Amino acid sequence: MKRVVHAACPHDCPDACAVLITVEDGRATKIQGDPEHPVTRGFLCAKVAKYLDRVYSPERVLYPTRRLRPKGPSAAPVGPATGSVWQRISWDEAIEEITTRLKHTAGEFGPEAILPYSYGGTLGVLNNASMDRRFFHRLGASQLDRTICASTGGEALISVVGRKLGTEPEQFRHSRYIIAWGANIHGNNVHLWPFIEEARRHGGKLVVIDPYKTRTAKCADWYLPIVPGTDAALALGMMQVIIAEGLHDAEYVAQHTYGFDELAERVREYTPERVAQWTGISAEDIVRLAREYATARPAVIRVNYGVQRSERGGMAVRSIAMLPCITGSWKEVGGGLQLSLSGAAKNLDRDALEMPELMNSGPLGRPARVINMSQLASALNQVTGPPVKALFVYNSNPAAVAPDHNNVIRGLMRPDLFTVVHEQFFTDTTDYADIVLPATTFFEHKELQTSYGHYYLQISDQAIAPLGEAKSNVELFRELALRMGFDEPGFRESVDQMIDKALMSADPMLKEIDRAKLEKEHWIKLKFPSGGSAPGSKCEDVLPFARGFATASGKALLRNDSLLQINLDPVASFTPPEESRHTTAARKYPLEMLGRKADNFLNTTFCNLESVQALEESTREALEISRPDAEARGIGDGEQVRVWNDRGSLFLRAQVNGAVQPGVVAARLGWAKLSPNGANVNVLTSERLTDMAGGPTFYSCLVEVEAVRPKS
Ligand SMILES: Nc1nc2c(c(=O)[nH]1)N[C@H]1C(S)=C(S)[C@@H](COP(=O)(O)OP(=O)(O)OC[C@H]3O[C@@H](n4cnc5c(=O)[nH]c(N)nc54)[C@H](O)[C@@H]3O)O[C@H]1N2
Ligand SMILES: Nc1nc2c(c(=O)[nH]1)N[C@H]1C(S)=C(S)[C@@H](COP(=O)(O)OP(=O)(O)OC[C@H]3O[C@@H](n4cnc5c(=O)[nH]c(N)nc54)[C@H](O)[C@@H]3O)O[C@H]1N2
Ligand code: SF4
Ligand SMILES: [Mo]
Repeated sequence: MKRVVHAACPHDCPDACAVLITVEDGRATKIQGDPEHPVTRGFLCAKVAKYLDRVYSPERVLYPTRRLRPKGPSAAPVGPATGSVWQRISWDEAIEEITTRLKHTAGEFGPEAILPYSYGGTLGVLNNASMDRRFFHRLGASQLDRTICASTGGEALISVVGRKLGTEPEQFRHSRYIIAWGANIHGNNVHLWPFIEEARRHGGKLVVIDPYKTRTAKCADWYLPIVPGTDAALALGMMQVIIAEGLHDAEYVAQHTYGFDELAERVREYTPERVAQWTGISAEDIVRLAREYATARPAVIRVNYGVQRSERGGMAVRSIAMLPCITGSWKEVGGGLQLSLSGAAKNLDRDALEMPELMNSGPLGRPARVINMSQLASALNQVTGPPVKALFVYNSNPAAVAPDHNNVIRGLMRPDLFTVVHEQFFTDTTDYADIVLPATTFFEHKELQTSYGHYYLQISDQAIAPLGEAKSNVELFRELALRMGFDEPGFRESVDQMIDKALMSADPMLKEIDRAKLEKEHWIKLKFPSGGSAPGSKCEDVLPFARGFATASGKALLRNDSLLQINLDPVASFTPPEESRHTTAARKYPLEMLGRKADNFLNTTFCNLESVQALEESTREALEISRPDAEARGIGDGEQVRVWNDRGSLFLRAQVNGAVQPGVVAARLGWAKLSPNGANVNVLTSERLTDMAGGPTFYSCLVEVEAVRPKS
């Protein structure tokens, strides 16, 4: 029997594609993008197009296993390691052992000695954050501050416009001027690309601002390589030109912004000549960029999280977010700015899903302490606070993605740390697990799916039965809770009941959307409250800030006094990052390292699949370096190099390919155990946090490079 199931891709990607899965006799035989979905438009990215390879990989974790040998990378690095390292156990034994150990830990050290660690393995609403949160809240476990990706930029955007809303992808087709600012659209957000192509066919222009010449930059009309970490200076410089030349929209500014006069005063310091020195972009180009951006109408900015992965990333995003507020481009279809659109994700009834009140009724009787996930190394090595004695990892691969890798590993190696990992594959992190549990893929469970790159809500149907003994995150945490004896009714709720609860939110965006309707129609666009479309416009385009902002005063906060509480300029300013070429006169490590995402992996997901590896072949194990920097070190193209700083070192192959400017080098993120000498880029990155919301500084990282030659 053959049928087609409507699902939604839950990977940590803004596109949240509508997916059609063909199932024959219980086996998925085909995956394709839904041609009817207005953003997916019938195609999938290269990695998910190969998803059957992932679901049916012989390397899947399919059964619970217990470690028999000391922790650390095993001899069989990738596959379903058996025999000497792992012993297959039943679910019953696994649940018994885990609950016994957790009770023991809580009894001896207090429940806060237990740390859940999860991030973006799935962004499915239920499997990302619902039953798991209920379980850990009731247990009294430490709370995890999930900062590793987007908290800095999110807070910065909110500091200006009040809410994480922005231009929907469908409107980019109407834009005349598109700035991709630290946004690798072609690699990381490919469903925006056709809309940009459409805009360009109608004379629109694409400008890319990125220190790395991405695929997107290669296709651009104008590529501006920028010195990493200097974006705030560029945005302030652009505003200096725009305001000095009277190119701002005075009427919109007067009506809809607060603090313009102070901003105008502040940006006077940021003359094109000064900004050129920081950014490496010439004064003429800064002036031209400002003029073109302010006069081409509509103009839109796609700023992505690349900009905020550095020490002053918050101020960078804040400064960029002011640009459409002063040009008034928020009122135009095809104008505005997109960072991430957490419309639905935030508006669902989160409390009903996560039940934070269980923290009060649990053993602590209060909210538990909070640990910043970007400082896992410190948490595990007990640098601060009471010890972590048990670590429960799901939806994440911290042994590869967390900064200061060597110290993370030192922590994970602790024999007294009890670690459970719920996974689809034997990742870097399972190498340090005491117990590994099998997780379903999105083919194998039902979900509710939001998106941070468009305004559609979807239901993802289950296509096939779970493979092996895999369980979804929801089912895993339900079983653990019941075995712990937690008897709150929340632990017995079915998936459908949880979806219903989530949708019963009071938010007007979710009005008229319920499960039955979603099941029938597969996806539904959120309803925007009044003010959602352009003044006088008859179309249904979402214009979130055409008639005012989501702040208390309804105005964009060009001055925001709450920033004083975190010692930041309440308007905006540029300070070079501490770990940067600007601040270290006698630089011990002169090169800025960009440990970037691979175009064809998703963080470290997919990097172990041969068919996907083939897509990344050209830059595998590569250290991309400029010709002058290579020559100055006597490094030839293709030669082995060592990259190092105080935190660690890495062996890669030099690639002199024009991707980076002098002073910058780049390498790809992937599993450490699949990298040369078992080390990935995060051996070099630090636990230093950003200026807002405690984010990581992956892209503020200085290194030195040398050739490695066999001794003659
Ligand atoms: N194919 C693929 N798609 C993905 C992902 C993936 O790993 N692979 N990851 C997903 C995730 S988790 C996220 S958060 C999004 C991220 O989407 P993006 O934010 O686009 O991700 P990054 O690749 O981190 O950063 C984008 C660009 O910022 C540049 N950059 C680095 N430092 C600076 C700087 O100081 N200034 C400027 N202007 N640019 C800078 C980088 O060179 C990079 O090209 O993508 C999602 N989509
Ligand atoms: N150097 C450097 N480091 C980075 C970044 C960078 O650009 N450079 N990017 C950062 C960013 S933006 C992010 S978002 C983080 C990402 O960090 P993570 O969210 O940890 O991302 P992944 O490495 O993709 O690991 C996700 C894991 O979840 C598993 N998984 C998938 N679905 C499920 C499920 O349903 N249940 C369970 N239990 N597991 C599942 C996958 O198999 C995968 O191993 O990394 C950060 N680290
Ligand atoms: S990873 Fe992104 S682009 Fe690829 S299928 Fe999933 S949502 Fe679409
Ligand atoms: Mo991310």
